[in-house]
Amino acid sequence: MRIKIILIITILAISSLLPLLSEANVSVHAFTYNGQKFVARQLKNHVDVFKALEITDMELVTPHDPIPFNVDMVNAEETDDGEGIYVAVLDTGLLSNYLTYFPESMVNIKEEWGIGFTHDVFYVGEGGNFSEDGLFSYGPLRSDRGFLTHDEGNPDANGFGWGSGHGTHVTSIITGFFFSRLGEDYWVKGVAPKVTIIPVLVLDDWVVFDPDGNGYFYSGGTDEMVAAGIRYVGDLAAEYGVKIVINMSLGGPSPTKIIEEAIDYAISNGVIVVASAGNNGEEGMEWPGAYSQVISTAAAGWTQEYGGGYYNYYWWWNDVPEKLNTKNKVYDPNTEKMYMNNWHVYLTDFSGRPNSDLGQTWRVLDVSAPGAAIRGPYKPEGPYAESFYAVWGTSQAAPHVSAIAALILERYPWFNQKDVEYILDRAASSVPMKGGRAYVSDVFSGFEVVTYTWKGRDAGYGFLTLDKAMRVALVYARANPQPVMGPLTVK
Ligand SMILES: [Ca+2]
Ligand SMILES: [Ca+2]
Ligand SMILES: [Ca+2]
Repeated sequence: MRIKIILIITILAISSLLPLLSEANVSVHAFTYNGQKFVARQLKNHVDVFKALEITDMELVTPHDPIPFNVDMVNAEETDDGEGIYVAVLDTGLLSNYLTYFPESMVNIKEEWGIGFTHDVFYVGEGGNFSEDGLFSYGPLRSDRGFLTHDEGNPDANGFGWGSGHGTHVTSIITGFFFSRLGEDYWVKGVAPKVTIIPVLVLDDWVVFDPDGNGYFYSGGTDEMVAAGIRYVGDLAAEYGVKIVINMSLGGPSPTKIIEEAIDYAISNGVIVVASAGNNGEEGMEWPGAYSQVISTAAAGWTQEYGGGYYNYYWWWNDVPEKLNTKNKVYDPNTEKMYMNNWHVYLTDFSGRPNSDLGQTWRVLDVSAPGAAIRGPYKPEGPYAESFYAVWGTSQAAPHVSAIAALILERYPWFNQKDVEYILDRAASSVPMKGGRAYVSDVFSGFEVVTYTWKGRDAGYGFLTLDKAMRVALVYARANPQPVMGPLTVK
């Protein structure tokens, strides 16, 4: 049943979400918590979330068991697959109430393989190696912290429960999630509902104090933490002979030898490695997304992601046309003008483009996937048990690609990283997104219509859909069939 409702939107400035949400380009931020002042800083490796918007009750009135527009965009409306394939989400871990969103009857999570990598952090005053301010240093890598973020249900050693909902949101795009509001439960479909998630925490947070009692909040991960997570998955693949996709919705401003070596190790064990391109727009891509051997993901959007603006806000039941190159209209209630789009898909302005000044050729960027206004569970800002956010970021694009990679592996488990990368690039090139302009309602500014432009290969090979990927994979598999492990000829 479709219920017309009056819409009320709560818009949260991103800065008010820190430390709950870290914006890639905000590295220093002061805030007050329980009457005490804190300084927040981000480490080199951080989540690739750009901005977020809490979903209000008004928007939650939906038909039952909706297929969200992003799942429709990548043509995964029907799939109920992924059985036997693992996706390791290398991220901020899961919220302590993750089973509320991912009940065991619906979502496979391999808790026994879940793990978290972190360090103890201590005050040194100056010259410390933990972050750029040099105030703190960190101890050896620890692997005993578990995979839950430091939220209220799992506070840190000082009793602080800030944590991050990022890893939970990323996971929800892959598996789907339970959604309870207004006394009703809904199951929101993911891209590959039957995969098994391995939660691997490689981005943590720390509340630490200097001798004067000033508080500091750090979030993110060291190179050692990220590299350890990748190697851990490489070891699992080798030990158990299973197929695993690594999803890294994270990045940092420079390449790092130990992370790249870990990636190569995982790939050599048959692991597929997917990473976000970063949210720095024209400034370039981040690493590990910018390593050419990684499958990197740009953030596309739907030009109707907030309906035609204004009139048509009921995103759950908005149906994405199966032909993405069809026209649509966007209305700006501020100027009372109508704008015409030729395509339903566009490239977001924040999506990291390859930058030749950083040594990034256009080939370094692989595919685009939905990364604008993607709904999912996130850590609440207030004292609520559950909350849901629409999130923009290449962080949200990457799990679509990881899920599609998993669905390919389910059918063709002998494919390695190069095979999957080739197939995804080929598949995406059928929606090439070679430069363009799009008009989109900006929910952050009263449905003002914003113009997005992109050029050349800013979207990589193009927009990835599951049906195209499976078609290319089928042809590829005929040419590259499963190797037969027959007896060796002995002379
Ligand atoms: Ca579709
Ligand atoms: Ca690549
Ligand atoms: Ca559709």
